[in-house]
Amino acid sequence: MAASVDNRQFAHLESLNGIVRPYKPGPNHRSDSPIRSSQNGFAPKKQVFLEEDWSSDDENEADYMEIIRKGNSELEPSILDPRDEGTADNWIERNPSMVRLTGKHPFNCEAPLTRLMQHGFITPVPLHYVRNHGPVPKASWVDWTIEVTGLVKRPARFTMDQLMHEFPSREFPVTLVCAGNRRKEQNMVKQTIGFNWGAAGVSTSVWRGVPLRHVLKRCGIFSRKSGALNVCFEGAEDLPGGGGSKYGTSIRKEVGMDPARDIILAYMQNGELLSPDHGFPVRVIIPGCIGGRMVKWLKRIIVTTQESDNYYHYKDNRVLPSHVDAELANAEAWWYKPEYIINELNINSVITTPCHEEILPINSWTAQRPYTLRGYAYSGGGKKVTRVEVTLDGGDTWHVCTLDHPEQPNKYGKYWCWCFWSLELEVLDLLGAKDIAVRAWDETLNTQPEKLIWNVMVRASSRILHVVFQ
Ligand SMILES: Nc1nc2c(c(=O)[nH]1)N[C@H]1C(S)=C(S)[C@@H](COP(=O)(O)O)O[C@H]1N2
Ligand SMILES: [Mo]
Repeated sequence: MAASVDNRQFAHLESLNGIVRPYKPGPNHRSDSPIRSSQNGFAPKKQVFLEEDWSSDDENEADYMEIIRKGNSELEPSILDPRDEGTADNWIERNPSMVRLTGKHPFNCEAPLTRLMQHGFITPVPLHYVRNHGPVPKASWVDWTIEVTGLVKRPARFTMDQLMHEFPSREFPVTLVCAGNRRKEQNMVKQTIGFNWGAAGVSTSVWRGVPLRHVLKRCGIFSRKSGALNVCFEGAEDLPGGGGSKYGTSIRKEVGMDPARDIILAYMQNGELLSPDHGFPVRVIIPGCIGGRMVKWLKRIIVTTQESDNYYHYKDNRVLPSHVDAELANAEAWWYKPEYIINELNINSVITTPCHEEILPINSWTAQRPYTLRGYAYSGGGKKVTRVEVTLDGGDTWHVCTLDHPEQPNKYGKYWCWCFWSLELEVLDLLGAKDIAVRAWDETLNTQPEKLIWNVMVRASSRILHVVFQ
């Protein structure tokens, strides 16, 4: 298989008369952006698109710049954190309030839940959760290429400038969730092989990038009959897992090519080039899926017949039956049973107000006051969360909450972001309750299990969340 291809094959693009969509720059570009030197920031070149009428991609993309700017203005500056001293990440500026979940290194963190909620729909980049399996690669915009290889007629290597200028782009908000979100609750039942995520392993940004299917079409992806069944992604880091493997995973080809799924190779987050922790200069975004499929620092796309053979594709992001512990999983090769992979997110809802250890003074004045319970909810695969309910009496009766979906669905009716729920009560109503619990429903009537279903990796916790009063 050709590992690289002469870029001359794209030289003719500039002269052809395609559809031109000017790039709309946002105001917050990183000052160290390597492509900033051009007069007005980004994209002085025109974009030339071939092969397909891209105009069908045009959707009314909402402008979130105002919200992003406001969110950023409320942040303290990111710093070179003393906790990163002596690690391979000692060059990365990070927000000091992030809660570190795996000690010093690698960097795995979530924002304090109340802070995450204060910002609401769009999470500022420095507060976006981070899941790194190893050191962050030091990347340069001008030197980076992604290689597209395997079952394609025209294997190619694209520079970042090519990705940005020779393809159409899409920009829209997507909620990312680590499949380990809320794992701490499962670890409290019985230790799993994963670390303690709280309920803030979830964040939402506005991502801009090239639709994956355009890149694959440009390279002439083979048909299913010719064996093209999977699209594998590979990152840049050398990781300990599997004896020095890269981070990699795969999706089915038809998923990758499905226009309804909005899969992009993203090079911007909240109007700026990606930050090092989130995959600079380019990463995969697969809306509605677990974060683990969205490879950061993307180096290679390989079209194959088999699924990815990467260590992390098999040994991570699976939900095995409860009786399978780590030993049995290895002994009986449960990791390789295809039915236990998780791709789309499962439904989830969380109570964020009252927050942990909140004190609610109860007296004759406050007892008459309204009190608003709040939280977030999401589902997977583009399914809309249609109902969130709260019980104050152990599940005998359920109050239907008010829902706020700040995003517009895409033209296929898919929802890629979290929504927010609220329920106004009186403090008096809370007095008689021993605990409150929340559950969400989506448009296919998925809801959350009453009891926690333990699994060895502790993936996909979605038990009804209880807040206990003491
Ligand atoms: N190259 C690479 N890609 C990666 C990972 C990684 O460690 N290396 N972690 C994955 C996991 S498990 C998650 S949840 C998301 C997290 O993305 P974020 O750090 O931008 O929030 O990235 C995914 N992509
Ligand atoms: Mo993850």
